[in-house]
Amino acid sequence: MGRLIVISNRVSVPSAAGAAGAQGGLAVALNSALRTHGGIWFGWSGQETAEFTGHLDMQRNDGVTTATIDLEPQDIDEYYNGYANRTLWPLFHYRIDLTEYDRNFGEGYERVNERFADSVFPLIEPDDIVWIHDYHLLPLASILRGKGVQNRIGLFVHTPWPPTRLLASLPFHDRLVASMLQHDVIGFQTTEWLESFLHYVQKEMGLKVGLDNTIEYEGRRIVARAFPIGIDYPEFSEAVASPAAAEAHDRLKASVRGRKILIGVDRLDYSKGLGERFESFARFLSDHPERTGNVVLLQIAPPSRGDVASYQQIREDLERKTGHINGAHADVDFVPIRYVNRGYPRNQLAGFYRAADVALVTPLRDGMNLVAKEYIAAQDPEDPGVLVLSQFAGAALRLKDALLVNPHSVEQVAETIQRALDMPLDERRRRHAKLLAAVRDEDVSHWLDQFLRTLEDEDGPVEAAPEPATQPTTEPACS
Ligand code: GDG
Repeated sequence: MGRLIVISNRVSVPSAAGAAGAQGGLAVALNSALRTHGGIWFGWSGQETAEFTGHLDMQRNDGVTTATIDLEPQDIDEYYNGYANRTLWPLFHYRIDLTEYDRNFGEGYERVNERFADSVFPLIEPDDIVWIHDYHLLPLASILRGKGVQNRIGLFVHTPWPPTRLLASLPFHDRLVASMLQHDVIGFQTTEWLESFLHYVQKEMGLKVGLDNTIEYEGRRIVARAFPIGIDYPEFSEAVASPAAAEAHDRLKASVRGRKILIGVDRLDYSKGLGERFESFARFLSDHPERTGNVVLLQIAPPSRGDVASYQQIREDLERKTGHINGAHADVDFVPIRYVNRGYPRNQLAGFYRAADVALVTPLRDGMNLVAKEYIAAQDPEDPGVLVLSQFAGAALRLKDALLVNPHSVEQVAETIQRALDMPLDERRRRHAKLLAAVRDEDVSHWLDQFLRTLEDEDGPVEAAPEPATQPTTEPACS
């Protein structure tokens, strides 16, 4: 395989975060693939510049080359805070009520995708394979094709893919999806999102989908497949075994003085179902007064996307709910919800997971959800905690031995908390063993390997294949 060019909205520079244990499993895995294959990780630096110049900041850290560009304030407003996080993110999480359509957002999105294409184009060599990530960059491949890039290009969508009827509410949805069909491989987290995508191309675009999930479009053969992402199991096991994890574990345990611990760890995002989770916990406390005073919910929720109004709103809602629930159920020496608006280093997080008797992972909609997998990996197999998992997280498709819940049903989640706390040791062990096998087998290296092998191995574009029977005669649009 040639070099790997990874393109994503943001770039995780290895040495900046790695030493502190702050880098997530995905970044660690992509960096390790870049070290193996050679190549470049390209994206936005996160910085703004008064005027876009296309200047590339190239760095080499810990064996990985990164190339970043700065964006103008208007780009950040319209592309990142706008089309990506106020239009596509809510729509892809089925929140049509929060989805904002603004022509400027759409224009900013296209402009920034063009800026990405202009800047990365000179870095791409003929044998490189290009791997684009996520909803920020859906049209990028089509712009690169327009510049004559003929390399294999793959896309992985980290979010859910919405049902056709929801997607159809997006102005120019057809143009957006058509632009995606300039990839060679399109990956989704689960078969559910994959099926939604295939439904769209069949019903809205009238395209045929082959038995092997290939789509033929303008002379190109696109493979669409599910590649469930996982955690970096060896890396996370190391974090769990670290002294910092043990210290965090002991600190949390000591602070609750024998009480049971429920844990939630989520970016502060409305898709994560935090409000519903807090209400379910309040319901549990009201339904089980004998347990009040004996159970603590630790919710770690580092703020994210604070420039977007719906994120400010969720933050206010949660502060209000926490105050209300704590006011109703606290005592002089006890507060039921510890709501913490900050992030912790990964090693400490691993220790908190291990100390918790139950994890509440209850998103209303989630592409996969890695917190569920991290919690399982952090448990003591001899005395494991219980995972309560939303049926609407992609992770639920494989983690069937968790206690699956509908996060909208406050009653059901409250009852499930009770069940989790009362679960006998042998059942906990049995469930955990099966969950752990799934987390270990489908870890991030497996995901990476499957995606890259598919991107590398599949037959090339139809026009390059030897006389396929159904080969269209049209020229590929952008080659
Ligand atoms: C998107 C998709 C998909 C959280 N708090 C802290 C912290 N975290 C880390 C967790 C976990 C990661 O952030 C969150 O990953 P998720 O998968 O739960 O969710 P998203 O951020 O929404 O990610 C999602 C994922 O992409 C991958 O494809 O699974 O569906 O939405 O790793 O541990 N990390 C540290 N301190 C914290 O306080 N160090």
